[in-house]
Amino acid sequence: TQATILTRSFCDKMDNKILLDSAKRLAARTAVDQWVTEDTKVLGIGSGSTVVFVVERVAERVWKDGALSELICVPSSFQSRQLILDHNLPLGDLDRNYKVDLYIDGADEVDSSMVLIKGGGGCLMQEKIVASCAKTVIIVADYTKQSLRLGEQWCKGIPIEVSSMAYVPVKHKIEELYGGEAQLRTALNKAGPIVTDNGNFLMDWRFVAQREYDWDEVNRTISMIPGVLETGLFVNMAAKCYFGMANGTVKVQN
Ligand code: ABF
Repeated sequence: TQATILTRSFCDKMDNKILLDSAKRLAARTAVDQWVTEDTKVLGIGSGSTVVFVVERVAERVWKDGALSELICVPSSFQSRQLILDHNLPLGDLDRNYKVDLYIDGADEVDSSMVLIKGGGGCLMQEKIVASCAKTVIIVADYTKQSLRLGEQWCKGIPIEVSSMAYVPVKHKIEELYGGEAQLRTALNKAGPIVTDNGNFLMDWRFVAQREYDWDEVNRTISMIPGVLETGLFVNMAAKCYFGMANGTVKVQN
């Protein structure tokens, strides 16, 4: 019956969420345990659902184990600031802590050369700023984020933060330069544009998945278009990515 089909599809979704969450948790805890040490004085905290497990583990180390007594956490979004506060971890900022020892964040897609797509959650600009201040950037993700080439997994495109007055010219410039389609990100009910933590708009550029792009060049060129504030392409930033796999193991990629 219709009810049975709906119930089954709901249960499948729940099973999938439980599996993904345990993969995220495993990746996050493994990365924290390997990278966050007593030498980590300033820890940059990324955004998104995987980072929740990062902060949980850091808080356990601080509050249960009595470790990391000199740690300061620098957030990369409103969400990560709230997470730091909710776990009662010491909150810092780049004004006082512009040298970040370690930055841990999630990603939407990671290719075999460690080029990342980020910003699906809308926080790319502050994330890239904090990541750029870090000695080491570590990515934590579930197994669905792993790709040989960008576009295999993340079909929603590359997020680009733009000034609200510039989204139409930016859209056309990107499409003329590189093809595909750049769309303004709107609320689910299409009531209006999504506004970032920084008061800007977001575009999602669906590039041509079959085309060979030089992502470093694309990132530099798009970043130079007036009105573009940041792209969700993170090139040559991440040192390692920890993927939580479906079979309960962790795969580390350099
Ligand atoms: C943020 O969270 C974003 O840059 C990225 O889009 C997203 C990853 O989220 P999740 O961990 O929920 O998959 O870091």
